[in-house]
Amino acid sequence: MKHNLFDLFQNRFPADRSEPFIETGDSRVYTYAEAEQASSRFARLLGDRGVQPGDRLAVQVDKSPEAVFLHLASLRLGAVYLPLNTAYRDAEMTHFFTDAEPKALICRPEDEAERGALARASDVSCVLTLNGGGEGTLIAESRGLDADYPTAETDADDIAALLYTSGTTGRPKGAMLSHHNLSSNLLTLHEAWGWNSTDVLLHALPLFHTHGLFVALGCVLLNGTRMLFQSNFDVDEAVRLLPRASVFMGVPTHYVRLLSHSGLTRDVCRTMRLFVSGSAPLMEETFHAFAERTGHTILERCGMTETCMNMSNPLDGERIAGTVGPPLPGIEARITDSEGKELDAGDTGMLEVRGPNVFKGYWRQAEKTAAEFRGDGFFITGDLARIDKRGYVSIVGRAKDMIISGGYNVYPKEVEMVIDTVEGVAESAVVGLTHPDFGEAVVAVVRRREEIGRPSEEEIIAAVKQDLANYKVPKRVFFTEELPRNSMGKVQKNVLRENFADTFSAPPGNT
Ligand code: MCA
Repeated sequence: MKHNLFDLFQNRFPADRSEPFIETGDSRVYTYAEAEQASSRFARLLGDRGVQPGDRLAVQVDKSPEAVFLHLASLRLGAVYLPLNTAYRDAEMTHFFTDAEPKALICRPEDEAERGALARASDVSCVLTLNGGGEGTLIAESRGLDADYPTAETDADDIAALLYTSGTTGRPKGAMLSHHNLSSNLLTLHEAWGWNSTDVLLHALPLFHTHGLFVALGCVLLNGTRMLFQSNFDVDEAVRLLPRASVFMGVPTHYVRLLSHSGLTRDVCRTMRLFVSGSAPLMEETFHAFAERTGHTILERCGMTETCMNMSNPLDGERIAGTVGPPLPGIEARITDSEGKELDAGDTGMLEVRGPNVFKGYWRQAEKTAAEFRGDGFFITGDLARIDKRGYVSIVGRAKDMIISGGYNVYPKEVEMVIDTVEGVAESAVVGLTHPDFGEAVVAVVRRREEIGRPSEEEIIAAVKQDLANYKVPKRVFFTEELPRNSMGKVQKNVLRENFADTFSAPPGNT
């Protein structure tokens, strides 16, 4: 039976297609009719260029309404949408091209020469461009094409999107999300968070990750209403726009920055009904300070690239700081011990989830996929958690070595692998340290060789900047004669976190 996420969205578009869908920061308004027409033209062009159902469509562009229409075009084609962070460098992009083998790449005009060459070297047959202002060859070459493209007859389990999430081994893996994974989760969120016909979302997230692309944008598309669309998060502009919005979704850094803005008052939040936080743990002090300042209790929820959303604090009911709430309707969660045996309420162990939202596996990594599922279909999240007697989940740690910086996942192994290639470095250990803005910040501790030129902090940072996205680059690099190890010879990163804990704490007296 046909099941295409675009059909679900389109069936819920306003009957009057001239209704506004996107309003940009410079007051350009795009209607649902334009979303339908542009996504059809883009789908037609990409189809003519050979993109078939199941083909991967790599997209590395700045946030724009046209980028939203491109995502819709990918769904209409039955293609597999592969959104890529604009901060990714050549070394990272080469991995995505060789692993995902996309049929086409849409990139920024300024990246066309270099990224286009990289893509063509990996047999990407079609390269088109799109800039943040809605110009490029994607626009020019689709102009005038028909505006009623027949949406592909995909099945529920056909893959709609491939999102890469790094792994502890250092090489990112593609998470395969089906049309049904997404449609089931978005319908659940739309219901659970009480979306209504008057809602206006303030969209301040990037479009190349789950939070901004599915959770935020997906709920608006299901709702058929307008969103105020920030191309990049600007806290002044956000505070100015809040009086015209009713829903905001952000990572904790967004909330920390809103709180640091003197213009954030109860008055500017007078039309707001819901503030959602996720992608990283929300500090309890942020939760309470925000409630104090605005009168709004932030609703914290929890998800993963592999599952979209799993748990959420309730819309109507107690939202408890430091928890991510109970599992969403239709989703099961349990806490298990190292053997997979379920533990009692209140015990800490591995969080496992099961539901229609759980992905189809990692792209061309059947073994790694099998290792992350139990025999009864529960997915092992890698988060350490406990569930209290009321069913509220608290994430208490991570079984895997991972840093969440400003809402982005950073895997130390990926950074260590680059640092260890710098001449003069003997070994390195990358840890996340508490950071007032990003929550956690990436920091490296390096042991240098004696005999060869000893690289400086700046040289090591420059080397990582060359190969990895900016948010993965260590904010600081410290040097040591010896890395602390346990009796098994494993680097004790907890000791390093303690030794350098105060690196980013505001000096006394500076608030
Ligand atoms: C920017 N910088 C960062 C980060 N962002 N450093 C560490 N961590 C970050 N997250 C650095 C840049 O490298 C640059 O440094 C400097 O900050 C300014 O860059 P700019 O782009 O202007 O940054 P910003 O505007 O301050 O961005 C901060 C931000 C952004 C708005 C919080 O990080 C952001 O949009 N985060 C959201 C990520 C997200 O969408 N996460 C959801 C993933 P330099 O000049 O030295 O280069 S999906 C997910 O996690 C699951 C599924 C879920 O549950 O949602």
